[in-house]
Amino acid sequence: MRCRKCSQKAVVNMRQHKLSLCKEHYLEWLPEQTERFIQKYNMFTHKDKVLVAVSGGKDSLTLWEILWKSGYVADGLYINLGIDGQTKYSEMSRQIVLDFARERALRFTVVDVEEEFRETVPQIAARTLRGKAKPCSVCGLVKRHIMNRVARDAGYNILATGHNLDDEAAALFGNTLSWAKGYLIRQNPVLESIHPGVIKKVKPFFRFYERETAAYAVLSRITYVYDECPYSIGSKTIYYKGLLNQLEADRPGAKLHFFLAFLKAKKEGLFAQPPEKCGLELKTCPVCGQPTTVPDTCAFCRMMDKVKSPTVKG
Ligand code: Q46
Ligand code: ZN
Ligand code: ZN
Repeated sequence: MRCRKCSQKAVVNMRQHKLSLCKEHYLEWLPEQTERFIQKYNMFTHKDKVLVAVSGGKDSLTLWEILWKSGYVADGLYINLGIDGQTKYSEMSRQIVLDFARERALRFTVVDVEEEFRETVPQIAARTLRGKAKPCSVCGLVKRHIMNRVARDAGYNILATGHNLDDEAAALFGNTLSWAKGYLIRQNPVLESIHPGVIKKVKPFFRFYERETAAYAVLSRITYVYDECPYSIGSKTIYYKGLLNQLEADRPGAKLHFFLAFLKAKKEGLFAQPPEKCGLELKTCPVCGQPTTVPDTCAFCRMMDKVKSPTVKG
C-alpha cells in the first residue's frame, strides 16, 4: 500500500475515501481537512475565542493541538469529575491534560467538581439517582453547565468538543432506534447561540472516524489517556459503535453516509422545530444565572439542591 501523494509506504488506509497516506502526508491531511470543515460549516474564524473542552482522551487533545498549530485562539477547559475506580481515571486524565498544556505553553482552566460542589460526579449521581443508573446523565448535565458557564464568564464565544464521527453516528443510531425527537432535533455539529448566555457549540472532528483521530494522536506522539471512563464499559453507546463497525466493515463509508444523509435531511426540513417552539424564549435561572427553558430554577440547580438536602425521602 503506497501513499497517494508521494508513493512512499502508506501508514493509514481510509477505505471510505479510497485514500492511503504516509505518515508525513497524513499529518498534513488531517489538519487540512479540519480547517476545511471549520470553514464549510461556519464553525468559527481566527477572530473568535475558542474554549476547547479536553478530557485527556485522543480526540480532544488532538483537536486542541490542531487548533493551536493552526493559529486559532484556543484555550483548554478540563473538568475534574472525580471518577476514580481502579484506573484512577480522573486523576490520570487531569495529569495528562496539565502536562500536555504545559509542554506547549497553552492556557487552560481546571474546574474541580468536588472542590466547587463538595461532591464528585459519582457522589451526586448516587444521591440523586439513588444508585439506579450509571452517573452519565448527571455527568452530562454537570459538564454542560460548567462548560457554558466558564466560556461565558471568561469571554469565549465558541465551545469546541472533540466528538468524532463514531460518537455522532452512535448517538444518531440510538436516537433513531427510539425516535427520540428532542435529541434528533438538537443533534448537530454546530449549535448556534440562541441567547447571549448560551455559547455556540461546535464539533470540528465530526466527519473523522475514530481511527483517524487515533492515528493522528499516535503518529504525532500525543500522550493521551488510553483507558475509557469506567462507566462507559457496557454502555449502549459502545454497543451501537460495535454494530456500526460491523456495518462499516462490509460497506466502507456507511457510517459517514448515515450521518451526512441525516444532516442533509435536516437541512431539507426533517426534524425541524415545531412552529410553536421556534420562538421559545429562554428564561434566566434565579440561582445560577444561566439560561433555561423552564420558568424557574434550571435542571442543574434543581439537581444540586437535592444534593444539599439533608434528608431525601424515599
Ligand atoms: S458521561 Fe458517563 Fe462519560 Fe461521564 S460518567 Fe464517564 S462515561 S465521562 S462521556
Ligand atoms: Zn506521502
Ligand atoms: Zn441554575
